[in-house]
Amino acid sequence: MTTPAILTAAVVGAEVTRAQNPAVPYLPEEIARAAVDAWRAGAACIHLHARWPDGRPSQEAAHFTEIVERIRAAGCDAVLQCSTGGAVGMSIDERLGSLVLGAEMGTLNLGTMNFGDEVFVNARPDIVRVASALRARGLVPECEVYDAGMLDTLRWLLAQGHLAAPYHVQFVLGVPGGLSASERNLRFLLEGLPEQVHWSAAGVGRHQLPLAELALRLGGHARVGLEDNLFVAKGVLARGSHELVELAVAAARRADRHPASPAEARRILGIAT
Ligand code: KMH
Ligand code: ZN
Repeated sequence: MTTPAILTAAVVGAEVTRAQNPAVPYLPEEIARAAVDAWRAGAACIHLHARWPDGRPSQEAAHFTEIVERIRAAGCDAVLQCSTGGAVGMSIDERLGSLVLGAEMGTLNLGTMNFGDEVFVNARPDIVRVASALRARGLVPECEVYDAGMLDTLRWLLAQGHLAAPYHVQFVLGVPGGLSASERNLRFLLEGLPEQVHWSAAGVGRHQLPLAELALRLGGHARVGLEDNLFVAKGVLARGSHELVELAVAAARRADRHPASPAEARRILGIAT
């Protein structure tokens, strides 16, 4: 029996647009369909953002509720993880709008950083506040680590009792302003992980599939999808996140892993069923 690899599909994000790739979903029904397609392709977990109909990022509870309900109505049992990162410039209050009934995980962004030409603000009191909002709702945090010092913040949160198992770590590498998506950087980050933590990697842009391949070889899990990357190959647009999931499934098999079922993912992630 091979070991399971949790493949997460990040199907929309807050930054990519339809002008860049017509497959980027905006409406709740489009986002739900993209999620279900990604699940059918092998994703056990869906990382969710929402949009207004014109494509602007939304953290409106009504949008997230509709997305969650549509996904479940389609018979999809993937783990649902809602973004509390939202988009650059949103307040923490606004960002927490995504934590609707039906969510099982929420993201916890571990620091302030340059994000392209903008600044993604996650001051330490903000991080503590999001961690406590997740705990109050019984959601498993996914700690988003974009740079090495954020692992020190993770240790600080644990030491102060703001964070406790179960939690999951996602290394998001290759954001302009964060740590780049090299093998050396991922190996360095892994040396700084607390013992027994399960982790995943998400590479931005052309780094997505190579970083997924590496993470799966190193025993981690992987995130792919249009939020982070719009292409299946150089110059070839993905027709949806499901195509990127299919490539991640092939990478998992090459690493002698199998795509985790949602039930396996819940067991690994410590999500109560
Ligand atoms: N859109 C980024 C600024 C998360 O989902 O928690 C933040 C983000 C992280 O996407
Ligand atoms: Zn996100």
